[in-house]
Amino acid sequence: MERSASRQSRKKVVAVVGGGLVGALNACFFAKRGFDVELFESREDIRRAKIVKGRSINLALSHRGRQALKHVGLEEKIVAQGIPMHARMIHSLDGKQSPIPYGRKGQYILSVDRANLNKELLTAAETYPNTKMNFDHKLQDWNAETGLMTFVRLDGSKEQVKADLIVGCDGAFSAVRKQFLRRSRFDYSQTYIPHGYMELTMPPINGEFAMKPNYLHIWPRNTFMMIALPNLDKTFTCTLFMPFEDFEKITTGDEVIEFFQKYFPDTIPLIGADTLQRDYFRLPAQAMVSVKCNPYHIGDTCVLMGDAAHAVVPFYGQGMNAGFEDCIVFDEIMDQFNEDFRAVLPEYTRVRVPDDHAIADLAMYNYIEMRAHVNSKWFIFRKYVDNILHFFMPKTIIPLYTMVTFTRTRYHEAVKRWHWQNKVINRGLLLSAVGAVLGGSYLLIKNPPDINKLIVSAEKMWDRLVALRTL
Ligand code: FAD
Ligand code: EGU
Repeated sequence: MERSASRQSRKKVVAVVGGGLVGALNACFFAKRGFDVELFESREDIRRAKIVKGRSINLALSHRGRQALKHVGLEEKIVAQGIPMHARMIHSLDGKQSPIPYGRKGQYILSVDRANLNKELLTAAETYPNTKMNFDHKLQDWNAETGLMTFVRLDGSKEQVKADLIVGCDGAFSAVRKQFLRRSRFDYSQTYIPHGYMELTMPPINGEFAMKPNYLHIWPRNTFMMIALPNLDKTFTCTLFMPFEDFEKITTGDEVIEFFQKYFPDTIPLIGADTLQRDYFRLPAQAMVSVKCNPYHIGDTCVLMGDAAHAVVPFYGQGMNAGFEDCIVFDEIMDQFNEDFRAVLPEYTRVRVPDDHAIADLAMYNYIEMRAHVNSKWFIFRKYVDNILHFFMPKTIIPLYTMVTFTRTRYHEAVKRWHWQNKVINRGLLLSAVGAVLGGSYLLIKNPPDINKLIVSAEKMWDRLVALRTL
């Protein structure tokens, strides 16, 4: 059966494939412009579903994501349902907790519930009279020449739909992207990292949060890391990141407790030993993939956004934020080029690819950095240095995470600026070192020490060195 989605209207038909976070938001953006929007989502309507399977339970929403929500009038509503996190709380192995602020008072990120955010976005998209939601529609294939899409339903039936523009928001394993892969001069790379993640719930204690709620809790342990974000129901969702091979080494409840006793002892009484042993085996660890590609469009008929265009590893908390920012960037270009897809799509690729690639690289860089040598002491030290330098030179030195999290500085420009700042800092350090040597020499020449005293102390020094060697 063929159905033409193009109704008798002046406006073009935009098919948004994927009703996840970015797809649902994008439906709002296109509907606001007056397009006839058809959203296709493979799952059933999550607002009606009893069990929602899927990825992480909560996410960190920051400035870029909020700006995108603001464009469609949703910022206030979503922020009201989020929990502000003003600082990280670093948990050392000995149980000590150290807060490190994200910035000034107004600089905080929000912990938001993924399922709730998705529901709100779908409801918002639906309130436009020019949107139509099609759940239980899984894109099977589409034709890049004709723009004809084939969807399969749960009952096995197929449906063919045509649209003027196909917007691929169908996530990291995008079916829309498959047609790109068959084309010449399409760059594509995909990398699975050796780590997996597992989510564990920390219940409330006596009806209250088990830890301080307005923080992003972090347990940095080099190759192992755990992060916890607060939920409105006073639980925390803890996400354990660990190499798959280590996940597989733990096969019994006793081994789970032994492992947590060694690396995250403070969390055992909070999660509860029984819950921990049960939840650890409830679901296998999930994989994380990084995807980069270029271009993001085919002609004037198809464009990729969100994870479909750029899946990033979660070590900067930017995946959704970057996907939401994609929508703003596209919208701005639509204004510039009068909604002429032939001009808008190539411009979107030109502008957005360098930035999405930059955040993909940054997230991967941070993953490698954290795994290599970030324990709690190092993390605290590094963030302190960042904040102190920023305090004394607020115009010159802006921490990278600040530019990424609290501004809309283009990601690739944030990286460039970061390299420049590192040069300035290194020069500063080098200059101080040279200054110390020169200054010291000058003082020595001006006030030469008694040579005999020097020799004696040199002898002492030698004795000490010998003593050290024989220790
Ligand atoms: P998805 O959310 O994957 O949605 C894709 C949608 O398309 C789904 O609904 C799917 O059912 C549908 N679909 C798939 N295939 C088809 C098809 N063939 N036909 C029709 N529909 C289809 N980001 C942040 O900003 N902050 C964080 O703190 C953060 N933490 C994270 C923690 C973890 C552990 C992980 C894994 C990710 C995290 N992210 C975070 C990233 C974030 O989850 C993603 O970037 C975001 O979900 C991308 O949204 P999306 O709509 O592009 O894709
Ligand atoms: C990972 C998984 C702390 C949610 C990166 C910081 C993350 C989040 C950090 C997850 C870290 C790491 C930053 C934010 C955020 C930090 C950030 C990571 C939210 C550099 C639900 N990261 N995340 N950086 O600075 O900029 O606090 O699953 F541990 S929020 Cl890995 Cl700001």
